[in-house]
Amino acid sequence: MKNLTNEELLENMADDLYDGMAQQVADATQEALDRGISPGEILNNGLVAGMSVVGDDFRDGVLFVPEVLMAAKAMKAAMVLLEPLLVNTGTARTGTFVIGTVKGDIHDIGKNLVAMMLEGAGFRVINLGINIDAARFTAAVQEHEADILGMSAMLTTTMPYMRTVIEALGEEGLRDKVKVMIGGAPVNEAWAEEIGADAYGLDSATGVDIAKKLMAMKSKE
Ligand code: B12
Repeated sequence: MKNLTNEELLENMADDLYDGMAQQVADATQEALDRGISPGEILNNGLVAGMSVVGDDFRDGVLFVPEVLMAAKAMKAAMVLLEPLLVNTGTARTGTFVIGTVKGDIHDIGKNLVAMMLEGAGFRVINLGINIDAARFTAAVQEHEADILGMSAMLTTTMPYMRTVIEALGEEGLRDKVKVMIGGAPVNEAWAEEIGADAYGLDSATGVDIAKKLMAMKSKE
């Protein structure tokens, strides 16, 4: 590993992630950090690059669920090392953000990444986890006096549930108090508009920017 260039190291990391080799991916992540490669570059050019090929091959029937799970485990092993570096807890609180993956959906890698980046940007983040129903979302919004609710859905079959949650917020009299932001592979701007969400975030970086804009909007209301 030591004799690889930085570019080769990240390419290797992506390949090992594809092969679900958690220890190798974690070791390569540590090596990359030791070399001074930024956590953002490791994330995007190593881990996310590998996961993106996994996604394509899963779609095309080349990989199956067990292999994808192994890749997800490898990603998580590396994220343990990156998380403290991506999250800067010293910042003043920007706002309170409740986040979760909607009912029926167990994908959490992207959602956790968004949560982590929001924490880094100074948000107090309450990460509810996966398979969250409307009652749990609304209860958490109320309990934590959330400024923003973020929902993640990775399946076309679970994205309609986002509308159910927004309707539940209305029924509980909470819709005017909280901004709603959505994200995940199958959703987009048009879907956000259709279900009455306030914003759509393509990825964790734009998600943070949009969350900050929503906070600025809120303070003017
Ligand atoms: C890993 C994975 C799994 C793992 C999940 C492990 C885990 N702990 O998360 C396992 C193996 C469990 C799995 C299971 C299934 N999966 Co899957 N999975 C994936 C895969 C390959 C990668 C997802 C991922 O982690 N990407 C990496 C992260 C970093 O990216 P991300 O999730 O997109 O998140 C980013 C953005 O979307 C955004 N974002 C996400 N959430 C939010 C929220 C907010 C508020 C904001 C602002 C932004 C935001 O920011 C994130 C960071 O940049 C995708 C392929 C793909 N192209 O997405 C398929 C994929 C999502 N899965 C799919 C399918 C079909 C399934 C299964 C139904 C398979 C099966 N037959 O059992 C099951 C469903 C289980 C369930 N009930 O949820 C399909 C969905 C197809 C569809 N259109 O509905 C996909 C697209 C694969 C494919 N191409 O066919 N899967």
